[in-house]
This record gives sequence, structure tokens and C-alpha cells, in this order.
Amino acid sequence: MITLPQKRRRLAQGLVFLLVQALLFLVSVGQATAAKWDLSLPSLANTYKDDFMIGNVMNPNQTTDDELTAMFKHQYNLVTAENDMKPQYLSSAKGVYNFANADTLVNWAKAKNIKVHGHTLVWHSQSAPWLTTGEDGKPLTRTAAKANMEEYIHKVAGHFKGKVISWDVVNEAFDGGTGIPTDWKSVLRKNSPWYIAYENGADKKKGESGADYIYDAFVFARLADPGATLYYNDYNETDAWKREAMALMAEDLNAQWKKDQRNADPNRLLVEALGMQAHYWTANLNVNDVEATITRFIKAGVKVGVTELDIPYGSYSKQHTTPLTKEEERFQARLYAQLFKVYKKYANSIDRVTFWGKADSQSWRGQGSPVLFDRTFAAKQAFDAVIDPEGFLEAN
Ligand code: 9MR
Repeated sequence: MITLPQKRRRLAQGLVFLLVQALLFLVSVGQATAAKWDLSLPSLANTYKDDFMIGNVMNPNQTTDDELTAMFKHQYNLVTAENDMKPQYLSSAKGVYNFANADTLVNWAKAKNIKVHGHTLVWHSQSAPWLTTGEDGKPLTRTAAKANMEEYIHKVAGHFKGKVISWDVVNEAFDGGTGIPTDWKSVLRKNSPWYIAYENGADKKKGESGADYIYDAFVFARLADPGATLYYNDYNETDAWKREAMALMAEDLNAQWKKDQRNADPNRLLVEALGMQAHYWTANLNVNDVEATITRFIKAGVKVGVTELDIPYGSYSKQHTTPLTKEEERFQARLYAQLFKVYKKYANSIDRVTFWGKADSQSWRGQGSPVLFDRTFAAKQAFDAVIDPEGFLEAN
């Protein structure tokens, strides 16, 4: 027979037990998910200091995060604004410029001695209509669009002069190619508002076309900031047609620049580097295609940049949505190791390798767990693979 005080005591003991269990559970969950950067890891930037710069993206609101900043400084020596230097954010209307957010990022980088890559001056996407389109919604004429472009690039590249080391002058101008092109202009994105405006008033007899906006953009960027290395940047750059189109374009525009009276330095190219965005998938990344692209670009006489690297698990049509198993992580890591072996081989021609995301939880393709650090900011096998590609491939 249990007495009432005994019952109360047992109830109290039971409650204490439950409380302790709940606390232990919360602590273990907290430990498992508390995201924390490990500053004792080897440094990516340091590992590759004799090969190329190592970069990643930042957003201005992340610059007040001291832990993140310490990690960034430890791992990277170059930063790209993930969004805030895109035309849409810098100029919403003619004559209106807002540099506040971009400046926050650039000043943060300067204080930390991290170099800045500018992304991007001329793009069909994320750009205010005033540049290319009239208030009536109709395309501007070639002459009007050119004047707006000159004004925009003069203003923006002028503002960041001496503060960025390089610019993606034109981003993603190609679209829809299949076979290997012999004329790069034939595979341009014809529905880009820039292409459409430049086509409006083009004198076909003189050989003018919508494609001319690309040359103008590079010339305006060179004149506005002669200190910046000028890039053309695109994705799916390992597709045979696009690789060829990008290389042909660089060769053609550089030949045109040689004869241009505005060219003050005949030894300097206009399109100095081709950016491989490197948004890959584990299911179909073929490292031989990556090497073929790098060698084609080198043959075109330019430098190469790996500008937005990530490798989500799966493929575009079959996306992965759960955290990776150890085996999936290993598969992904092996691809990172193979890529970096190739990058090291061509290090003389590669300026930089920039990752597009610091941790899986902060990536625009986060579902596929695409980058080197997981959702708790712990280093994945991919990190080890990048630090020591040969060693990783041997052991795995
Ligand atoms: O990572 C960027 C994401 O935050 C933006 O929402 C998106 C909007 O277009 O742009 C992403 O960055 C893109 C980059 O500027 C150009 N190459 C492709 C990248 C992914 O779309």
C-alpha cells in the first residue's frame, strides 16, 4: 500500500527525471545543430596561395557577423557580392544610383584586406528597364541604349575604381546553341533587352547587329577603370557549343580592339578573362569537359576564372532534397578533388576559384548540399578533397 506522501515523492521524482531527460535532449539537439565555424581548419586561400585566389560570395547584411567574418578571412582572399552589385540594385531609374549596400560590402572587404570582384555590369537579368526600354515599354534605339550603357558603366565602374580588381563586364549573353558554332553572334541570347535595343537601328549594310552591345560594354568598362581585369562570364561553359562561342567571341573582340583608336595599350587585351561559372551537378559533371573548356580558353589567349563553383547532388531534372549520406558526400567530394587537380594543372592560366556559397544552408542551391561546409558549418568531405585532391583521391 503506497501512502499519499510516498505518492507525492514518486510524482516529484518522476517529474525531475522527465525534466532532466528533456534538458539532456535539448542540449544534444543544440550540440547537433549549433552552427559554428571551425577556425582551426586549414585555410583554402593559404593552401592555394601560389596557384590562384580563392573566393566566395557575401551579402552586405552578413558583414556584421564577426564569426562569419573571421571564417571568411581565414578561408578566402577574394569576395563577390552575391547580388548587391547587379544593375537592378545599383540603379533603379535613370540618374538614380544607390551604392550604400555595395559600399558596405566593399568597405568590409577593404578593412579585412580581401579583394573584390565586381559582378556584374551588363546582364539581360536583374537590370532596371531604363537602360534598354522606353517608358512606353518599347525597346530604346541602339543610340539611346548605348548612351545609357556608357553612362551606367562610367558611373558604376567609376565609383568602384581602385576598389575592385576585376569586373564581369557582360554576363550570360549566350543561349540556345547546339552544334559547334563558327559564328559566335549566331548563338547569342536574342531576347536580351540589350540585344533587342542594339538591333533597333542597326545598319545591317555596315555589319551592325544586336551583338554590338558586348564590345561597347567592354570598351566602356576599360575606359572607366583601366585597372580592372575584364571578364566575360557564363554558365554551362562545359557544353561544347558554348565553350566555342565564348572563345570565338573573345578572339573576335580582342582583334577588333587591336585596331581601335581608343586602345592606349596595344599589348593589352580587351576581354582578358573568361569566367566559368561552374554551376555543376554531381550526376553529370565530366571533368574532361572542364579541362577541354580551360584549354580552349587558353588557346584563345585569355585567362580563366572559375567564378561561381558549386556541385549540388543529383541533376537538374532529379534534384536531391535530403542531407547527403556519407557515401553521397564522398561521391561529391571526389568530383571536387578531380576538379581541383585540373585547376592546379592549369594554375598558370587560372586567376581565381570562387565558390558560390559558404555553407549548404546559405547556398542558392542549398537543397542539393552543393558546397564545402554543411548546415552546421562543419567541413564536409568535399573540404578535405579541395585541401588535398591527390591525397583524397588516393584514400577514397
Ligand atoms: O545566388 C544568386 C541568388 O541569390 C539570386 O537570387 C539569383 C537571382 O538571379 O542570382 C544568383 O546568382 C546568380 C549569378 O548572379 C549569376 N549566375 C547564376 C547565379 C545563380 O542564379
